[in-house]
Amino acid sequence: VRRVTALAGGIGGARFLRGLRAALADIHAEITVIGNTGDDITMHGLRICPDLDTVMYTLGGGIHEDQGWGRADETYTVKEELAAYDVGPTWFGLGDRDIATHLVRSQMLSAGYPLSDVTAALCARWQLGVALLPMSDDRVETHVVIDGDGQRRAVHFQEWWLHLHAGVPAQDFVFIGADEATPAPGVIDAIRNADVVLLPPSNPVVSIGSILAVPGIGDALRTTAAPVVGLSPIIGNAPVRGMADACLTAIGVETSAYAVAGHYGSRADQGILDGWLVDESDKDAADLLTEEGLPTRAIPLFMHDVDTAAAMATAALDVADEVRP
Ligand code: FO1
Repeated sequence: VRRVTALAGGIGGARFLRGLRAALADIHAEITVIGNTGDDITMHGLRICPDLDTVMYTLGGGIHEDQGWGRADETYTVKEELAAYDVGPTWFGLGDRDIATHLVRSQMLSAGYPLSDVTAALCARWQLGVALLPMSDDRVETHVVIDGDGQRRAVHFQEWWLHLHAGVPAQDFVFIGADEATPAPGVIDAIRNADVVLLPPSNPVVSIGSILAVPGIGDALRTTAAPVVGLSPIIGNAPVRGMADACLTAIGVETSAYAVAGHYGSRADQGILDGWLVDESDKDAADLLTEEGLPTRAIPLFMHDVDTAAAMATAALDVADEVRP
């Protein structure tokens, strides 16, 4: 059995995982995904876990492909009715099919089930072919510190992302609740007992960063016997999608594949990476990083479809074999 564990945010993580599952289809592999829950939000009394749902719908075949999040064949009757009541927020739209997921989740959470059990119950319908674990059963929410007309204030990540379009500069990111959170059952074991650990091309600050904010997860990555290999979400000084540049700038990291590798750090240097993959257009960064002691390979990193994502996953597994500590 080849045990592969991956940390994942939303769209980029989910599409990479679909490639990883395809790449491992012919061998006996167990894939465990540790999903970001820092984006989670409560809206109209419903608990919404955007990144867990993006992974679940993408691997389950229910995703809205073009949009990258939410359900295929979605309708918005509830949203229209809320608008008729003048009930916002207008910047966060919940589709009717998607709402069923949040109803099941909220109902189970209020009955006392931990998020990890709830997630497993939801995933039973979709048959992902991977085990999806939330990073923690405890509530951790990413808030963004901004300048609100001369006064520092913090807004929920979703408000900054969707309402402010990440246009108001972030001064900092705060993972509220992270200090007291513990990893969900199975998370630490999945890292410790893995044959390979992968960091998909997810947002390093608000996706991977929030997972690493849960005490114990970073230590597990630094000490696992498995090689840890990451893929850059930045190609040629720009994020492939999303607004990772605005997030990286806020924490003082340049938007480049080279700088993100430095941000994660090499395990030889108390960081979390044994290997790194950058886009073929960032070959110079690959050479420099390799020279500096972090084995880095340059390959095409655009996920046009499942095949290109699978090729990336195969390359990441190859690098893992080469750098196995
Ligand atoms: N993204 C949008 O651009 N607009 C929305 O109204 C919106 C609603 C939404 C509802 C449920 C859900 O699971 C995701 C949703 N997203 C929406 C996407 C979400 O904001 C982002 O994909 C992630 O939070 C970033 O990782």
